Amino acid sequence: MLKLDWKRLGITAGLSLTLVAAGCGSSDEGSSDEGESGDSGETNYGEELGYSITGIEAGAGVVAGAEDAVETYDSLEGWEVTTSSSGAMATELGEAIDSEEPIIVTGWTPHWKFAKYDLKYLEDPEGVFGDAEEIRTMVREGLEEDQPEAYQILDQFNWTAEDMEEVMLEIDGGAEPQEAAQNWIADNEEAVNEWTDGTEEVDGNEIELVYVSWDSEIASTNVVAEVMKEQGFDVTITSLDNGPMWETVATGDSDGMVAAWLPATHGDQFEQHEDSLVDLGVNLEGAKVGLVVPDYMDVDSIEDLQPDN
Ligand code: PBE
Repeated sequence: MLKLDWKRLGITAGLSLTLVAAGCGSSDEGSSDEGESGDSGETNYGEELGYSITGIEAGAGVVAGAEDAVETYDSLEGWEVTTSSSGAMATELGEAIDSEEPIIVTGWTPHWKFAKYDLKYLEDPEGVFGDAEEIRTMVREGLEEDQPEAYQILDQFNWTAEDMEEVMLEIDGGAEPQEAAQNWIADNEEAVNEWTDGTEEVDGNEIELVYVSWDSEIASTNVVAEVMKEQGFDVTITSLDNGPMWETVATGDSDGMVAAWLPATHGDQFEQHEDSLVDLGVNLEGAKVGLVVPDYMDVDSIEDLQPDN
């Protein structure tokens, strides 16, 4: 308990003078609260959170996963998943952390939030969120024939979670996505040369890439778009919801996307459309989704949360 309180004070003191004053108050309160709950058992986060998980866009796979978790785990009986946007989730997470309050969000890796805050995934013994995920590239049928150079670059695009995080962090730090993408490209000529290897420059061929405004996909889509622009393409990137993103590639209304999280996260969308699009394979390995909480929360598994009885 004591150790926790010192950590609290330390973190709060680092923020600002105003917050130190506020923080001392809440820390004092916190210590007596926690002392009691610590003696009699674990903190009832269910009650403290109003049995609510902070979600993102309604169409996201991780939101469907969280809803599935609510159905699957007895510990989540009576909980709900609120939906808003990835940006709103990040804001709420930051605010909770600033005041050391509990919060449970639908989270994913790669994401800048893990570099900025101390966070952990709640264990998922039922495997609702799947295991390791990979991000794959999907293009429309016929792209290989119509635009072989574009097809080849999209086919050759692949990078690491660390690469993606670098771009995400720069955007979180205030850079425009396009600028962050250009900076990453300038610093990673070798990787980029592999993506364009064996292709000729083109003269203004139009390409439309679709994505969802998730921080990870803002980063990847902008990087690929900037690389293609350097090769002479006239690239449009269009932000859609998850369902329409998959649909436009499957119907050929857009040319492709680098945002397919599989096997679990977008498993339903893939199953629905796999016969009408072309899977160009993995562009990033080691992705993950799940329920994410600040490290200071005294809970490690979804199973250990409290139902609303
Ligand atoms: N995400 C980021 C997406 C995939 C990429 C985890 C928010 C989703 O849940 O659908």
